[in-house]
Amino acid sequence: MSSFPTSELVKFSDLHPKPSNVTFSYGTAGFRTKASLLDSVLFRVGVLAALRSKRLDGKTIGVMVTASHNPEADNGVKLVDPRGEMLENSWETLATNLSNAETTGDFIQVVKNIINHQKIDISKTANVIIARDTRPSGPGLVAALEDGLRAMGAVARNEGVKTTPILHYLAGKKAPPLVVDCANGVGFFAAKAMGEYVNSVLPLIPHNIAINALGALNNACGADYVKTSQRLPPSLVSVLHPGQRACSFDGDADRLIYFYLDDRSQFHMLDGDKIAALVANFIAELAKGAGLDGKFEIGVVQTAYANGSSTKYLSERLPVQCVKTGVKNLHHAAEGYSIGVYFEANGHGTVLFSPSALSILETHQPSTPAQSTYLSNLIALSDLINQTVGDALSDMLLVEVILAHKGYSGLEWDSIYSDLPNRLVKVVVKDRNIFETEDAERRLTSPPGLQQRLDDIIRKYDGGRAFVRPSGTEDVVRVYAEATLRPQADGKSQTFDLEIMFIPNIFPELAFRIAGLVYDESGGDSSKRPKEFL
Ligand code: 16G
Ligand code: MG
Repeated sequence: MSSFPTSELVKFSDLHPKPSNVTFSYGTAGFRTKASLLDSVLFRVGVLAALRSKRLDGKTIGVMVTASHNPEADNGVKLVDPRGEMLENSWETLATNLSNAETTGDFIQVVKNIINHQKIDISKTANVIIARDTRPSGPGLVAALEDGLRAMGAVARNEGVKTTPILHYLAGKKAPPLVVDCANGVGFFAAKAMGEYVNSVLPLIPHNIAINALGALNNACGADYVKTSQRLPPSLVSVLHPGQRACSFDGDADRLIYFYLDDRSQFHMLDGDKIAALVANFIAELAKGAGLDGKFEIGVVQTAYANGSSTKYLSERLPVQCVKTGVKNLHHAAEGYSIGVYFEANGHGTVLFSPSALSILETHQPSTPAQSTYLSNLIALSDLINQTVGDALSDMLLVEVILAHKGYSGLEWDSIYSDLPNRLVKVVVKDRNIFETEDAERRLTSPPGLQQRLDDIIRKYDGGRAFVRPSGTEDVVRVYAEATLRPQADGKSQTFDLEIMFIPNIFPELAFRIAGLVYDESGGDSSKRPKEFL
């Protein structure tokens, strides 16, 4: 909003005239009186909340519609300052003046006075969060409040029915800053543009933003680097501090991988599988809370690269399908569910809401205020998600929204399940076309007999799983292996060792034995055989 919105204010103010012969007063707990008298007050409080937010550089102001312990026929409204505290004293007087302006003309004049005296920059974006208690007059009064916010062009978030302390908490809540590794690529433009909208609630700190530096793109940074090396990009070593969350995009910002350092500065990765678990759980929780249990099928689509722990965790809760690598395959399978959550371990993914699921969401009648809140959150998620394709920025917002709702840090999200130690190895072979697969790439059908020999090795590793597939993007064959424990070379399991379990990188053995076999079987030149292949 760049100029004073006179016509909007006049139009909306005329819809909410002040009753004559009433004097309002913003008392210790805000305005409070018979609900039937409050329509104009709520509209004007909406305008005032927007002004207060603009005055504070767009920080979020809370508005609670309640009359606390008063009789049900009363209602009221109070403003909550950005740190979750009561409205500053001097503004209580402004609120009282504004509520008592007799006509629309008087009201506009008081608004102008406030802007002048408080030196408010009207062009700032206002952010307001609102909630109400269960009083029957609540919805009508919230509608009047929203008219005030609309007239001022404020960004409003309606939290529905909430306790007063929760509204204070929500108003005071600001996500901790998120470090965003832009892979020195185009994702930086998007992160920068998005930051202008979200920085007041989710401060973004872009790194690896050298978009014009030759050789920098995806070099020792970005989602693929983090996922395959299971390491912090060196450029972030002195940036990230323990407990802080960070995420990496890839070069075209359609992959997203999260990570954080624990309090011992150990690196922990939250990959596409962890995102899928977080998102699928949350959606299932919202659907259940909205009273939609059994009304539609929520399913998850993964590939063979999904960590075994994620598949186990998810399939104990929801239908899970494994398909061949490649976004198009996952997307297609996800279309088979009412709500299809698909993520590759490498961070590509999104959520698809079928047309019938969307129409159920539109027409569903919640039977309690709590159900109504769950439903509106689920609808908001369907708007937030880029359903055309996995989108690092939209996925990042999705993750942040869920973490904020659940009050999770990276650590709590990470502990949904523990990844099995795993390793991905590239094998350069003479002709990768001799490798053919079945069962969603989990087994080889060619070269003949090779799968059996792989099985003989895999069997020796507790919880061992491995597969070999020709890459679709590089002239190599890829080997993926995971296992529960780190075994001895002879196949006997070592004693359970916690340190080893939680350092995934220490698990190269199964992958390197398979890589060695693949190399030899495909006629690899023994003089060029990589040293680490067993
Ligand atoms: C491409 C695919 C991705 C897949 C990867 C596998 C799209 C948009 N991207 O990046 O889904 O995971 O290739 O590569 O489809 P690979 O066949 O070399 O292992
Ligand atoms: Mg990409």
